[in-house]
Amino acid sequence: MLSERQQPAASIEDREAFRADALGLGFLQVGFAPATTPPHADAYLEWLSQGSHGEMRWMAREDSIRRRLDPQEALPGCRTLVMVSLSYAATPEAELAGVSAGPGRAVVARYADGRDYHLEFEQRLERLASLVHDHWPSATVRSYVDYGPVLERDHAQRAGLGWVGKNTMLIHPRLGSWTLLGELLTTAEIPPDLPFDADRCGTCVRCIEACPTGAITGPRELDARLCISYLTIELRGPIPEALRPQIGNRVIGCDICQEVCPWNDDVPTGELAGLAARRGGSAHPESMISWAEELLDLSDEQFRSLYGETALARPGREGLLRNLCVGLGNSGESAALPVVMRCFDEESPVVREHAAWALARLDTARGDAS
Ligand code: B12
Ligand code: SF4
Ligand code: SF4
Repeated sequence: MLSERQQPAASIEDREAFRADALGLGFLQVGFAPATTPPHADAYLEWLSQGSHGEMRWMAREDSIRRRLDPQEALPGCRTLVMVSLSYAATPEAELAGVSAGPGRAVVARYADGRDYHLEFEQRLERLASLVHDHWPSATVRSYVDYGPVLERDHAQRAGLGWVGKNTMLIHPRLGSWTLLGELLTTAEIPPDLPFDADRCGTCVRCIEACPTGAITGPRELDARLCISYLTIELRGPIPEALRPQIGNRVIGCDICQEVCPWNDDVPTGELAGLAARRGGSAHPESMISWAEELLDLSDEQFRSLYGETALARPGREGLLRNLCVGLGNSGESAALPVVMRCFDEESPVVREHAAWALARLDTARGDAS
């Protein structure tokens, strides 16, 4: 009898039958990569050695590095990574609404607006795992989305899902980059797809030029410490003062380097575009003033029950208030003063310090206007 490690390799026909069933579960793309060291693992090691991961220390842990370099460390006997994507591209009307945002409106990265995509992805990955068992009963599987020790974009490129653009996003010529990635590691040996080897960026440098903080330090090089997404979501503690003005009214995440990308023009609306948002549209009030007022009135428990199933739970109530102080300070709106003053009653020294910064910035704006 064959042990798990000695399963016969699947044929191309088996692979295509599995892919058709997996696409039937509602994934946008399904590709297969070999379970070997990802081709640009050296770029990841270099990134860490430059300290570009900032305070995301979990990315530099020894066990975390080992697993990223060798999928067998994450799943012993792993032969294949089944890479899948879902798209959150919105309708052109919804995109237009974002563009017309005034300075007092909270801008939230598209992936974060609504139900947390990890929850949706996890459910679908469970169904995908059952499908692997239907096709290869003795195979073992392990699924991840985002948080796992997997260099997702590198494996996805190798599985043919797209190329890595100069903004470091995985882009597909027809589907753009409003996609999210997940994967199953499995002991089933499935023939790999051809990698997506073409680089369709050409001479374009729009993303590099548009990044407000200069976080894209070169093609496919991103210093997370400068990226608004890192500053508003991952960083705990104070946001470096010099970067606060460039954040503008971006309360969570940043989409600028994708918004300017020509490959995102005319992409089809995605499966996750209608992520069951609460309040019938958005998970948060649209105006920064109303949003800050709401948060100030919420206890931690109320915050958890209202935001628990959204991506906004990651920075938490404290992180959101910190970010809103930055946005309110940048808004130049004197109507923001009362809510900024209320932030001084918060226990968190981080919130209070950002409130002081906002106050000084609003004062300067008033002085300039008079
Ligand atoms: C840490 C992290 C961040 C950090 C750092 C981002 C970064 N560019 O490194 C911060 C917080 C800044 C961030 C921001 C965002 N993130 Co993020 N993030 C991650 C996470 C958890 C790890 C990324 C990582 O390992 N970075 C280290 C660098 C070295 O690796 P890399 O960026 O993947 O780069 C690889 C390729 O560029 C490749 N490579 C390098 N050179 C070359 C050259 C060629 C020719 C080729 C082919 C490849 C190649 O090798 C590198 C190493 O393998 C992944 C999930 C995961 N497990 O992979 C999500 C992930 C990358 N994030 C995602 C998203 C959606 C975002 C945001 C859009 C969210 C937002 N709106 O605010 C922004 C986009 C910012 C940007 N331009 O990247 C998606 C991207 C999906 C996609 N289509 O690409 C991912 C895959 C999560 C998911 N499951 O969908 N993120
Ligand atoms: S997400 Fe925003 S801040 Fe980060 S690299 Fe892209 S444009 Fe720059
Ligand atoms: S904006 Fe231009 S350079 Fe940047 S990822 Fe898109 S095509 Fe590539």
